[in-house]
Amino acid sequence: MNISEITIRHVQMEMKSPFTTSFGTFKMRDFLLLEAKDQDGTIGWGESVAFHSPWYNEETLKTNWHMLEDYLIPLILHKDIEHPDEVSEIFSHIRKNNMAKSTIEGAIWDIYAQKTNQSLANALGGDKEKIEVGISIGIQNSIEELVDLVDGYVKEGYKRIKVKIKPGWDVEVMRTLRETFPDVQIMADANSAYTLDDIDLLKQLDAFDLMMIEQPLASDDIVDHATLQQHLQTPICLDESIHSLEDTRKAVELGSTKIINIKIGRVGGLTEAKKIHDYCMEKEIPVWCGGMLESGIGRAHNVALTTLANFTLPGDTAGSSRYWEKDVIKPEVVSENGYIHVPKTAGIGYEIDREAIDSYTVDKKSYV
Ligand code: OSB
Ligand code: MG
Repeated sequence: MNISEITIRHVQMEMKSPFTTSFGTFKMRDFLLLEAKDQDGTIGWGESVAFHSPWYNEETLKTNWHMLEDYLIPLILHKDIEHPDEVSEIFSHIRKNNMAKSTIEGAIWDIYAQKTNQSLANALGGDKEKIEVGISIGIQNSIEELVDLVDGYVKEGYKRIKVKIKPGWDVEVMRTLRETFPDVQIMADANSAYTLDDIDLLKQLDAFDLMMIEQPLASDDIVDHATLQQHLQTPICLDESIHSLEDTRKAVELGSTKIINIKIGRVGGLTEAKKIHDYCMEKEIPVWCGGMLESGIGRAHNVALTTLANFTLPGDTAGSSRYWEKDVIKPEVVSENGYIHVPKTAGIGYEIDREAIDSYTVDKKSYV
């Protein structure tokens, strides 16, 4: 591979319904799409999952654009690259900025899969024909509204229901859900809304047979998570705390986590995601693929990653129609009775809808 041109687009897509976490509400999803062109004309796509504001992590759409334009793109353009695993090595002297790095790396994986005439899933080493999907539900105005939503998603066949929690929207919410849906796989995601002072409150969640509690404590705190896990029966699953294989190893060795949520952007790309997957498989730590309210392009990458063997728990990669009126790929990602069928065509496996992308583009720049 030898990349001769890269185009970055800032796209803005309105969410079908607002999504509220413990750190804020998303109505409009702003993100970057990256199009890389190989010298033979093959085109690959990547998505930056960084948000408009630094709530989930320190990266933003603008910091990603800056990193891409000033550091990452110049390191990639016109360089011979044999395999996409080389990209993270090329970037290794640049600290963090994982979502920016992942944006380019994803496009290179897409090109590599096309040039070797295989699906991205196969290129990564995955072989599932379909993947199990769960759904993540934001904080609602009332428990009644939440119960109605969950009921609808359970009827649609989603394999696991994840509910966002925060102080004041936790124990009673989970109690009601467990009572109303005794047989459904339920979990909670706190997005770092608690501290060790909340141990007694968090222990009350043990009564509800949750699959796991995701990221209860601070994003940079794997030590307190180990302490908390000693007091909880419910398994802890780390999300925000995991940026690399090294973070994963430390969290597993400390006993801070029993399950890992892998997000491609957060760990700097598919190569690192695969390494975390392989390490967790060896340690018998199940993993699942997290979501960042992606467009079809990021979603397609998530689908491909989820085909790896140790993605044994349903992830957050729901169908496109849960988020968007019209996605940027054709066909869009469809969840049928809680399964997504993995495309078999070369590359990310979905066609790019350029008309749709153009209609969402608010800014654009090419680099040669
Ligand atoms: O913590 O997993 C998270 C959305 C925005 C920011 C962080 C998270 C989430 C989700 C939604 O849970 C996942 C999705 O449906 O894409
Ligand atoms: Mg999370």
